[in-house]
Amino acid sequence: MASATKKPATRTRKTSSAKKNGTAKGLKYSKEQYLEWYTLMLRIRRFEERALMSYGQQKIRGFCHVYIGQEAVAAGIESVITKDDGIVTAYRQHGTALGRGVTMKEAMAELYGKATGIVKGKGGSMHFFSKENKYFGGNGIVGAQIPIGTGIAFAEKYNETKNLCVVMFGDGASRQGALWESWNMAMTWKIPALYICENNGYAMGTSVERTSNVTDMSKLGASFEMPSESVDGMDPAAVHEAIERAAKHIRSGKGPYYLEIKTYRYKGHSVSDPAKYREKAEVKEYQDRDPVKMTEKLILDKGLATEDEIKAIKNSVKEEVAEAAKFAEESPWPDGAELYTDNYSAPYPFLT
Ligand SMILES: Cc1ncc(C[n+]2csc(CCOP(=O)(O)OP(=O)(O)O)c2C)c(N)n1
Ligand SMILES: [Mg+2]
Repeated sequence: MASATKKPATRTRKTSSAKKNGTAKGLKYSKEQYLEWYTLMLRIRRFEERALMSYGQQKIRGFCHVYIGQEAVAAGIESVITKDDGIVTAYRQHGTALGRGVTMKEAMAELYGKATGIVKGKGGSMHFFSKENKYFGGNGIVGAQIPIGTGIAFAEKYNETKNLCVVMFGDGASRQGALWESWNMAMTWKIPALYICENNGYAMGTSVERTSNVTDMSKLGASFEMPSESVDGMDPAAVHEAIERAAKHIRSGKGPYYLEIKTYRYKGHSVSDPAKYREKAEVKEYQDRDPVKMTEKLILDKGLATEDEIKAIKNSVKEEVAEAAKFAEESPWPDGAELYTDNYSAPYPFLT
């Protein structure tokens, strides 16, 4: 693991009552909660904008799939689950990792392929991993994380903890056989897995409508009698509420829960996709409900913070991003000897 400064793992199991003191202003959640969502979403947004810029300058190479537009999902998950719960996701993962507590420095250095990256510069954009944040990646094989996450959740049950594992995947991944095999087992054994489909409407250039006869993705859980819901993924509060319901169900020992979270990616599938397969009006429709902008508007309209306080948050995020980029640029490349560490190599002790 990288030696860069880590955010301390201070989060404990949350109680919803602690969050619900914003009712005086006709809001469900507290000022602190809205500011926490806003700050995390803004951090993710600005981090990735900077990553795209560095990619354009060829300072970052290889694959790069950004989360821009989907930030409310990470924010709503993190305000419910704890540091003892796990998360595993796919390759569109910078935001999820930052939400978990991976620092911007570790994340940016990883994108640059530097030795100070979260996995020593060996994983790149798709393969972050952080044991201390119970973040299991970062997986490039579409759907591969679904059985992995089911296994992580099984381990929690086996070890008799109250923890759950959030297993995230895209609309495209949900058509993989791995999902169906995992869900059958998860429901049969009542495994504490929270399955989340981030339905952003597309799998590369293929729309949900062209992928399957079943376009209402919340229906997928029905054949396993898995409790399922569809959630507005442009609103962190809506995501939070649904995750809270799901987590309560799972922690009570009743087994898995499935959320289809409807979201949207403003950019193409990856940096090399100009996204010509969709109308500009469609993108605008979602950008008009942008979670960062809408949360900022709500905070100001409801007087939860002043313009100056918002400006201070923006400045501190800007500074954090600049420092992360500087850190990445000034960090050393991995030593050549690193090629031979962190790999499986013969003899395989587990095969003897
Ligand atoms: C097993 C496998 N098949 C195909 C691919 C190529 N591929 C990479 S991303 C992708 C689309 C997945 O879309 P979705 O699950 O909706 O996730 P999103 O990119 O929208 O976040 C495909 C087909 C792959 N990486 N792995
Ligand atoms: Mg998708």
